[in-house]
Amino acid sequence: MSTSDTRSEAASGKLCTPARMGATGAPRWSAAAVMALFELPFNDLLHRAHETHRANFDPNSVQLSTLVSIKTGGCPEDCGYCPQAARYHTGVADEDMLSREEVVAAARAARANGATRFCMGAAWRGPKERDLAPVLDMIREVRALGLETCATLGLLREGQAEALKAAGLDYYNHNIDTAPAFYGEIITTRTQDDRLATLERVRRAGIKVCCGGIVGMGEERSTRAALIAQLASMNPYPDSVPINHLVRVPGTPLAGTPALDPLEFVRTIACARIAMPKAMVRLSAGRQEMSDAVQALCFFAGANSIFHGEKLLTTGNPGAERDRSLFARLGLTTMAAPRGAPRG
Ligand code: SAM
Ligand code: DTB
Ligand code: SF4
Repeated sequence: MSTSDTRSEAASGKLCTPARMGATGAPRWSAAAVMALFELPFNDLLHRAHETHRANFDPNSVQLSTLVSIKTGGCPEDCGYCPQAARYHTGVADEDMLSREEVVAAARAARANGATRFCMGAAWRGPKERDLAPVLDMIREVRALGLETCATLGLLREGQAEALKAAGLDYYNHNIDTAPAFYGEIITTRTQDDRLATLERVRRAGIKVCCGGIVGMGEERSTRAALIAQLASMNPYPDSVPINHLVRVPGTPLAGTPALDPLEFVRTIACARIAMPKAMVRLSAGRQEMSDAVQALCFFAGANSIFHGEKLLTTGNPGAERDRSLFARLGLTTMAAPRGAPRG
């Protein structure tokens, strides 16, 4: 079949369909089917993604999450992208955990700025038992403010997901980061299977799964397609899917990675939307370096959640004023908190 035949078949939807049905009847995606989406002409891909988006969500409404790093730096892992790994010289210091009061103050400020979800991140391989108790207190207090709670603390051991759930955790973020074939080039200190075991614990405990990855790490398009296919084939697929654009932090092994074509990033968002029609697709790290026009294309392609606030964990994020002005120019509104009016 010639490329143009493949393209016209793909555009008409014959190729770009889920490969098989999962046990519950949910469609599963093969890497080849997602690759066929990536290969569509840009307008065909965005048209299909936007139609999918519109069929499942208000296309003009975006959810705001705010991140706070409750334990910064000094991480023993070797994730090649990460400024918080102790072994890289990035200028990020190994700090003590924030106090409960500091976290609650940050959550109040996030709520005042319109965030409906508050995500607490820690630079750990996983929480030690003595670390978990203060985090559980933070979760209880943040939830009492009427915010949805999210935590990203690394690998969880047996029983820890249940403790987080009992404290009121709504979401746990744990990314698979990239497709299995490329994973070993980026991280060696924990496997993808370790991550999948944590995701399974989270799901079994009844916590919603937030799981995505990073693009722009020098991977091929086929790797991006395999990442989206792997996420979409989880049964069920994640409730929330953060798509991070690598933030190239000096001192990390990936600092010198050539820049990804911004339109390829938009394609990745579009493929995530088509393959996971009902997930919240979060335009995550990398927004500060992205033009407003590229962000607008991402929202058109199906992104409906962002991290809002001056900072991600250790790197910068567009300020509140830049987001406010972009939302005004695009006629976007922010999604209301799912549990109604904030308390506290
Ligand atoms: N330590 C925990 C873990 O790894 O699960 C939680 C925090 S970790 C910083 C959360 C995620 O942030 C990573 O899985 C990765 O996807 C993303 N991330 C970290 N550094 C990044 C960077 N420089 N650019 C883009 N995304 C990044
Ligand atoms: C996710 O997927 N992206 C966020 C959140 N989950 C925890 C983190 C991005 C971190 C970017 C690098 C930093 O600020 O340190
Ligand atoms: Fe540690 Fe998480 Fe950074 Fe990996 S991504 S080095 S586990 S903080």
